[in-house]
Amino acid sequence: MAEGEGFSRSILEEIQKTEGKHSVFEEQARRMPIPVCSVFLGKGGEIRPARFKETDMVLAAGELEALKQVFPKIMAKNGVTVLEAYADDSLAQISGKRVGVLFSGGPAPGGHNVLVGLKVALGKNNVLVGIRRGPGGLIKGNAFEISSDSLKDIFNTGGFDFLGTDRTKIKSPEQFEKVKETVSNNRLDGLVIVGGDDSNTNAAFIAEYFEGEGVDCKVVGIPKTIDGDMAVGKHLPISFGYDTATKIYSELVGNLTQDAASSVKYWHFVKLMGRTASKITLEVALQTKPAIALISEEIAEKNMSLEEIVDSIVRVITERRLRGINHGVILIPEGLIEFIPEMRNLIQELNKVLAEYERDIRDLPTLRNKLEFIYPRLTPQSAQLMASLPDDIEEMLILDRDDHGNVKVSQIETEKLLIEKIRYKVSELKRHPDKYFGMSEGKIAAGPDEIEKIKSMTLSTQSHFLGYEGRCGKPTAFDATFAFLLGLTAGSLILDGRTGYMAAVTDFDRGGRVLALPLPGLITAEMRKGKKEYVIEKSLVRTDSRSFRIFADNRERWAKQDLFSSPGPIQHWGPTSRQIPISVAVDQGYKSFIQFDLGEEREVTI
Ligand code: FBP
Repeated sequence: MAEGEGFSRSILEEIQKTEGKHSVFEEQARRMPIPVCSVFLGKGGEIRPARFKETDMVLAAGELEALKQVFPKIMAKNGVTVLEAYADDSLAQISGKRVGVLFSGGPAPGGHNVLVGLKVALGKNNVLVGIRRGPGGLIKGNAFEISSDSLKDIFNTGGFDFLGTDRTKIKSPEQFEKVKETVSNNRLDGLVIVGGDDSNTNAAFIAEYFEGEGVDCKVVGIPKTIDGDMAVGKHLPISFGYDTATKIYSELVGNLTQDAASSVKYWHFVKLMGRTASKITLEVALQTKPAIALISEEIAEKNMSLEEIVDSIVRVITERRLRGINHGVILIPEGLIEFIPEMRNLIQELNKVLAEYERDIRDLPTLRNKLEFIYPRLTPQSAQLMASLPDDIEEMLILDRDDHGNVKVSQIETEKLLIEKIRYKVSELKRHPDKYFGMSEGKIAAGPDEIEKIKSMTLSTQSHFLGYEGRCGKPTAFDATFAFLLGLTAGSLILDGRTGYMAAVTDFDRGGRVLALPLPGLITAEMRKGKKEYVIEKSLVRTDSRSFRIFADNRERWAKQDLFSSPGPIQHWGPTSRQIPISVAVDQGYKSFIQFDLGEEREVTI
C-alpha cells in the first residue's frame, strides 16, 4: 500500500516493525532492568558468577541406601548436602569453557532469561552452546554457539522457541552413548538441563553416567514448570513459569466470573493445567475466589468417588439457585482424573496392560478392537467403570503414555465428563425433588416454594480448558528475575566445578538466597508404566498447608455469594508489578505477597 492512500509512512513503518516478535510492548520489555542478588555482584557492582560452599542442610526424599545404589558416584562425591552461594570474584577469571544448555518438557515463561543469565555468568571468555529441541536434540547432537546479539533479541520475552524443546527420556545405553558423543563433539565442559521433575531426573542420571564414564562434563538442572510441582519446601519455593501462568489464568478466570455475573445464565467449567498437582488451581482460586474449585489432593485424601464429587458440585449449584444465583465458575485441575480412587485404579490397571501388550494393542486397527482386547484384562470393577465412561474419554485413557510414562491428562476432557454427569444429576433432582430436598436430615433444606424453584431450574454450561495459553506469556517481573537468577546460579555452579545439582533461589522476601540442591536428594521411587522407577518427587498441594487452609476456610462463603475478584491483566511496571503467587507467599511464611525482594535492580548487558 502506498503512502498517500490515507496512511502516513511512519505508521506503516511502525506496523512493519512489529512483524515477527517485535511488538511495541516487547521492545520496552527487553530494556527492563532486573533485580540481582548480592552474591552475584562484583566489587564494582557488575554482575558476575558466585562460588558455592557446603551448608548443614541435607535433603533426602528417598531412602539413602537406595539412592547410594542408584547414584553411587554422585552420592559418593556430593552426598545429599545443600550448597549455598557466596560472593567471590575469582570465577570471573575463568576462560575457555564451553557449556551446553537445553530446554526440556513443556514451555514456561522465563526460559529465555535463563539463557541470558547463563551467558552473563559465563562472561565473554566462555562459550554458551544451545542444544536444539530438548533431550532428543542432545541425542542427535543438534547444537550451535549462542551469540550475545541473538540473546539481546529475546531477553524478558516468553516462549521456548529460541531452542525448542521435547520430552525424550534418556534411558537406553545407546542414548547415553549418543549424549556422550554430543558432549565430546562439542567439547562441552558443562551441560544445563532446564526442566521439570522428569527432566531433572534425566539430569541426575546423566550426571551419574558421566562420572562413571570419566566424562569431564558437569551437569546442572534448573527447575522449570508452570505446574508448580517442582518445588522443595523452604529450599525452593517454586519453579519458574508458575507465577506468569497462574496470573494469565487468573485474569481469564476473573473475566469469566465477571461474565457469569453479567449474563447471569452460565456455569463456566474451567479445566486448568497442571498434570498432577492442583497447585495452579489453588493459586487461581485464591486470586479469583470462584464458586467452586476442586483440589485433587483433597479428593484423594477424602477418598471421594466420582459420584460424590458430582453430588458436592450439584449441592452448590442448587443452593445458589435457591438464593437466586443461577451462575458461577467451577475450577477443575487437569490431573483430577488420576486422583479419583476408582479412576486411579483403572488407570494403573490400564498402564500395566498397555505396557505389557504395547505392540499387540498398537497393531489392532480400530478403537473397538483395542477396547475388546483390553476389557478382559481389567478387574470387573475397572471394566465396569471404563464401560460407564463416554467413548471419547475411553479413547483418551488408552492413548500412548508420554516417554516418561505419564497419562496425557491435558487431552482428557474431564470438564466435559463432569458437565455430562452434573446435567444428568440435575435432571434427576428436578424429576424427584422429594428424594433430595426437604427439612429432614441429609436433605438440602427447602420448602415447597423452593422445590418449585428447583423444578424450574435450567442449567446452561460452558466448558473451557486453560493450559497452553499460559505457557509462553511474557514473564512477569518475578519470573523474569527468578529465571535470570537461576541462569546465573547454574552458570556459576558449572564454573565452580559442581555436578549433579539443581539451581535454586529462595527467600524471595529478603534479597534472595542462592542454593544448589543435590539431585539424588530429590529422588524417590515411583511406579511408571507399571514398573518401579527412580524419579524426582513431585511437590503436591498439602491439605495441611496454610494456602490450602485459607482456601478451605473461605470456600463456603465464595460458594454461597458472588465474592469473586477479577485481577485483570498482568502488571509489568508500576506498584503492583512485584507480586508473587499468594500460595507461595503464604506457605513460605512471608508477610506479604505484594512485593518481592531479590536484590538491587541492574541493567543487564549481554
Ligand atoms: P512440564 O512439567 O514439562 O513443564 O509440562 C507441564 C505441562 O504444561 C502440563 O501441565 C501438561 O499436562 C503437559 O505439560 C502438556 O504436555 P504437552 O506439551 O506434551 O501437551
